[in-house]
Amino acid sequence: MNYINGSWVPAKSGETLDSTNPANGNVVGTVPRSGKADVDVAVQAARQAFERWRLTPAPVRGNILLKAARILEERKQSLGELVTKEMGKVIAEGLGDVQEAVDMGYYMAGEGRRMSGQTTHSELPDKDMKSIREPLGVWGIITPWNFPIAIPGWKIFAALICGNTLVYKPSRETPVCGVEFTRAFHDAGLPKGVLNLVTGTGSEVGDALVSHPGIDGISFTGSCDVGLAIEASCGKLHKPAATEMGGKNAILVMDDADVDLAVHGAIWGGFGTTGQRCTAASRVVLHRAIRKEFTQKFIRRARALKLGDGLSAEVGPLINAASLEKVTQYVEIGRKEGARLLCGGKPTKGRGRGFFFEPTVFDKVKPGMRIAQEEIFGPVVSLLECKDLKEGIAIVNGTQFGLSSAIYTRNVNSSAVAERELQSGLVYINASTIGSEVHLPFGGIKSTGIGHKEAGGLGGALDTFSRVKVVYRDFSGRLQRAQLDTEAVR
Ligand code: UN1
Repeated sequence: MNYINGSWVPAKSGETLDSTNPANGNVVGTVPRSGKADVDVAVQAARQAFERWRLTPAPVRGNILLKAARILEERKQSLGELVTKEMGKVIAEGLGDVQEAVDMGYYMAGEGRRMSGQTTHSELPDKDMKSIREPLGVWGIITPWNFPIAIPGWKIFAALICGNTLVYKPSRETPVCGVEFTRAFHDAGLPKGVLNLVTGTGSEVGDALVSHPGIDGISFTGSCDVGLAIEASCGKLHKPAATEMGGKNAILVMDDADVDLAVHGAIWGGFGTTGQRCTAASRVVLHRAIRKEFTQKFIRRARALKLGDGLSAEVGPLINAASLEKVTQYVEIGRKEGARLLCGGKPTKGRGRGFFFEPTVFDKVKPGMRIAQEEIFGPVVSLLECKDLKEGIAIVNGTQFGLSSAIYTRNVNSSAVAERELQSGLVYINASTIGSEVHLPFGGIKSTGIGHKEAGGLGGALDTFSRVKVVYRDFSGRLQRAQLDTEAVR
């Protein structure tokens, strides 16, 4: 069901979509296949609710968000299992997905009593000045399938605490997670119309949201193609587009690294979530002195990974048939480019039907190859070689993306140089490229994003979902001219 103006309703057309489990093809749930007409009512509901919600004191908004976060936490087990069933990631990660939203909920609820602006001193007597945050209005929230609870959590808790109202479109692949996420807000007593859910496809619901005149901003996480199209549409309509797109993240392993630790990190970063994270470590750049040792250990670990249904295995399926096809093609591309396939490379049936693909490692990958440049979004890791720190950093930086990067080294000076020179929104030292926490901003540079960040902290989602208004108040009762009547310069 859609959730519009506080009620659960079908699509106006009555059409539906099935959501299936990528591990076995079972139907997980059936949701409305909505269209423009449904988006219209949802936007109208959000517009109507905006006046009251924006004037609701932020701490009161925070109390409701706190309740929603508590409800998500109470339902963590069942929601985590739902994530695994609908999206395919292994259960520990399904639970982590929910936990990330819970963390964000608690954090943003607290922002209700903080959300600070600035106060400072005027150059003139009897005058004060401050900056305050205010909401933008109605946002369209378009989320991906790979973190079907966490990413809606990042966006929705932040947008709501700022006083915006929302129309939320979850991915076509994970709409049931979207329904259950929304239910937590309903059960927490969020006033009607503040959060509206419209399920359906990107071309039918997403496009209608982006071009809707009643929508003041779009927050999107997903592919580069779609993100760039959203930026272009929003640009023409003069509304903000907060887009979070692809990555081609690398781990740099130096000659002085703890190689075993780096292998653990590369396995987790490369094959966690079956490589379907925008932060996945799809490249590993190895200092030539440890290349052999790392490669042997890495391959051994990759081969031993247990593939299967995420409820019991170590690596789950890919999301759908198109993804399986794409990953298969990239393996072919890598072979043709002259990279050496060290393990994996094939779809497998796993333990049933389902979109399983073997953990795959390519060696002898050159920085310019397509498999080292393009986002595959699957369990495929490319190993590259470098001769020193400088060359390693250049290889890591040598892609169009800039989301996450990592260095393993025991040399404090190398870590400092890497921290300064790596061109990405996130830099990890002696840790993998994945594992961000909710209280610092999340987001990338270059083709990954244009600077609107997710999650918390200075420069995080509060800056995306609120705008700053500056207020000057003169209580002198006479005309005072800044710069002209200022004592010091007269
Ligand atoms: C994503 O890959 O789309 O750091 C988000 C991480 C997670 C979030 C990833 N906390 O990998």
